[in-house]
Amino acid sequence: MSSVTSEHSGIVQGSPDFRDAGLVFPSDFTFGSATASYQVEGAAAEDGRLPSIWDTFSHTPGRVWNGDTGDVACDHYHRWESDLDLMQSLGLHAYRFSIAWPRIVPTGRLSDGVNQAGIDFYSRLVDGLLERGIRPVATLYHWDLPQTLEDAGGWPVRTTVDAFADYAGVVGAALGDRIHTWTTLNEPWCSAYLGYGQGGHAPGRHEPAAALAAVHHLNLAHGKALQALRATSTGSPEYSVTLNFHVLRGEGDGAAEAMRRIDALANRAFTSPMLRGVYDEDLLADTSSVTDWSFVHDGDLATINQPIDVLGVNYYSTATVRLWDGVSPKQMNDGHKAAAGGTAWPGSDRVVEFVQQPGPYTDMGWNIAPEGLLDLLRSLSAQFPHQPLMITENGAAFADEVAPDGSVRDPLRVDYLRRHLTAAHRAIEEGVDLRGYFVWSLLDNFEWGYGYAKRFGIVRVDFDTLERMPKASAHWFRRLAQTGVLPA
Ligand code: GCO
Repeated sequence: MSSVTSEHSGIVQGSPDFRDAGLVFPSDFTFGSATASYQVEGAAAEDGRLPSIWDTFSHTPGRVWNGDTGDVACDHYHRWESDLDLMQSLGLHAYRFSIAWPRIVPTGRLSDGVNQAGIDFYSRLVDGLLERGIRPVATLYHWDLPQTLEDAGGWPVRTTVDAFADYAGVVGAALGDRIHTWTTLNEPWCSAYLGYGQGGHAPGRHEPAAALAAVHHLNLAHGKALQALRATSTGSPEYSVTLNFHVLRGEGDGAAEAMRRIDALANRAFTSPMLRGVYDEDLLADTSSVTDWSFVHDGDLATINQPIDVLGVNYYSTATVRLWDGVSPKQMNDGHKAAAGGTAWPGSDRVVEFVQQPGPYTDMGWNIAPEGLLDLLRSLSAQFPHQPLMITENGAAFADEVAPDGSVRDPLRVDYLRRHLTAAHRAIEEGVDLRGYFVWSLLDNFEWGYGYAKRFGIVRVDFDTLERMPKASAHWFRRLAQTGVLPA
């Protein structure tokens, strides 16, 4: 497809490298930004909040780069009003944030009480958003499980599911009159496989069978939370879940088998129960050496398969896999911080290996592949033709340069956003029901195992002073959000 450049209108369409400009998004397309409680709030022990598994994990020596923790983070807990003013100045239509479970039900057990100060914080945040014309999009679980529930077994045990449903009922009753969109879970793949299988995320366990039980209980928690939210929300919110999809390329003779295995574990382990009410036979077969899936009870799949209004899609990069001979040294784990002895791929870790992909790369070492986003949106639209989609995370970490005048020029991030929004626009043109795009992230923040070493924000945070400084990408994104037209 050749580039069509109209000098007069500044429109670039169909550029082979996805660097279009001047594209017009639908007038009702949502442009927002995203954060998560543990990554931005700080105030970790304030107003009744008790530790989550990420407090424990980050305070465990060697778990997080440089010993960084979320104790202070961006201090969003105290700076939320000025952060909302910042969002308003950027013309954002919506703000995707997460609610810290340990602020609402600190021990995770409803019988121990609800923390009104925690509810009040999020109620003020939601009112502040609405006053500024910004739609609140709230995630119930972005990985900060109350530590006391982990001490009782965590996501591998079924009692955590009921605790989550109780928590969902509390937030539904408190905020469900004003929330625009409820999201039950963010990236259960990370919670289950990185938290309980590979160990690179909290709680840092290396138990492949437990990871698969966590997959199921997170799926079940999603279904039960939807029921609890629908039962308690008095407004008319939309309901969703956010999944991080592995967009796969294959190498070698066994490429198809390698891709099938990872697709089953990473993608269909969640979409099939949530959107079809089944676990796929190949997933069960591939993992039969690890577990018998007896943790799936009669009726669970019907509970998981609750209708959602929109499917949240997190996309950053592609992955390339091939069959592994089981002997030669593995080229790499899977792009995530590796933990000794663990695996994020139960049942396939000795069958499939991840292959280094060609660059260019972001600061995370992830390849930059906007065509992967287009492929993903096409695939989801074909698999689930009546399911509206929302890009709930897309963005890039780059080492930012602060100019002498304090301004931050981040051309690499602007280019990344422009190319992925071009891909999103092409999907819309092909008929994909894509409702919006949230940039990850509003602020530089605590990037899990990398601590504060990786900056994803369109707004820079000076972690010594906590001062916010909009980067060039923030000004670029503001033009897009205010006009709906893709800037160069
Ligand atoms: C995720 C999480 C975010 C990350 C972001 C960059 O997708 O892993 O939702 O919390 O910070 O994606 O890794």
